[in-house]
Amino acid sequence: MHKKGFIFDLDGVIVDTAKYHFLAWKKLANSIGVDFSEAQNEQLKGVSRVRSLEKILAWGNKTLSEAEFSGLMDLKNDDYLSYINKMDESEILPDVTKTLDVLIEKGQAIALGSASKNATPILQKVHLLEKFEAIVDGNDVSKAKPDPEVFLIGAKLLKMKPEDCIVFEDSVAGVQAANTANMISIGIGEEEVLHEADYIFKDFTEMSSDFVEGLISGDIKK
Ligand code: B16
Ligand code: MG
Repeated sequence: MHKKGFIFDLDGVIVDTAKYHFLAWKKLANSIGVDFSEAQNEQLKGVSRVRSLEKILAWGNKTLSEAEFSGLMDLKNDDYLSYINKMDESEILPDVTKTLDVLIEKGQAIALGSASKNATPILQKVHLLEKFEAIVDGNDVSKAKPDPEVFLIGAKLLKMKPEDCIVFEDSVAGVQAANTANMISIGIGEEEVLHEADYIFKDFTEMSSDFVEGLISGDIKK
C-alpha cells in the first residue's frame, strides 16, 4: 500500500479565520490610533501573532513598552477567541471534509501544520480534530514559516520522510517552507500569489480524485 504524509495548514486552507483576525487586529490597531486595511491583513497571513503586532506597530510608527505589547497581544487574542467560540462546521471550506475522508479511507497519514496557537480549539469547534493524527501549531515551533520547522516536525510525528509529504498551504511563506522541507507544495488560492507552489488550486473542489490518487501513488511528483 502506498502511504504518504498529508500536512494541512489551517487558516485559509481548512477554515477562513483571516476574517476574524482582521476584525480583531483592526479593533486593536484603531484603539491605539493606527489605521488597518484588508490589504495589510493579507500581509499577516501565516505570520505569527507577535510578528503581526510588530508589523502593525511599524506601519503606524508606534513603539510600546514590553508590558503594553504583551497586554495588547492578550486583548487581540481575547477578541479573536470571541469569534472563534461561535464557529461551527458550516465554516469548513468547500470539499475539505471530503478530501480528509478520502485520505483517511485510503490509509494516509494526516497532520496539521499551522502558525496559530489556537489551532486545537478551532479544529474542535468545527469538529475536525479527530481526523488528524498529529497537530503541529504555533505552540510547538521556535521558527516561523518560511522556516520549514513546522512541517518537518509534522513529518516526524507522522513517521514519514519529508520527501513523502505533501503540504496544502494558502500563504507564500508556507509554500516556501514546504519547498525548503523538500515536500510537494500545493497552493490553495490565487496563482499570481502562490506561483512558487508545485501545484495550485483555487480550492479543494478543483482537485480531482485522479490528482489525489496520483499524490498517493507517487505518480505526481514535486
Ligand atoms: P494565532 P495558519 C496563522 O494561521 C494565520 O494565518 C495568521 O494570520 C495568524 O497571525 C497566525 O496563524 C497566528 O495565529 O494568533 O491564533 O496564534 O495560516 O498558519 O494556520
Ligand atoms: Mg494559512
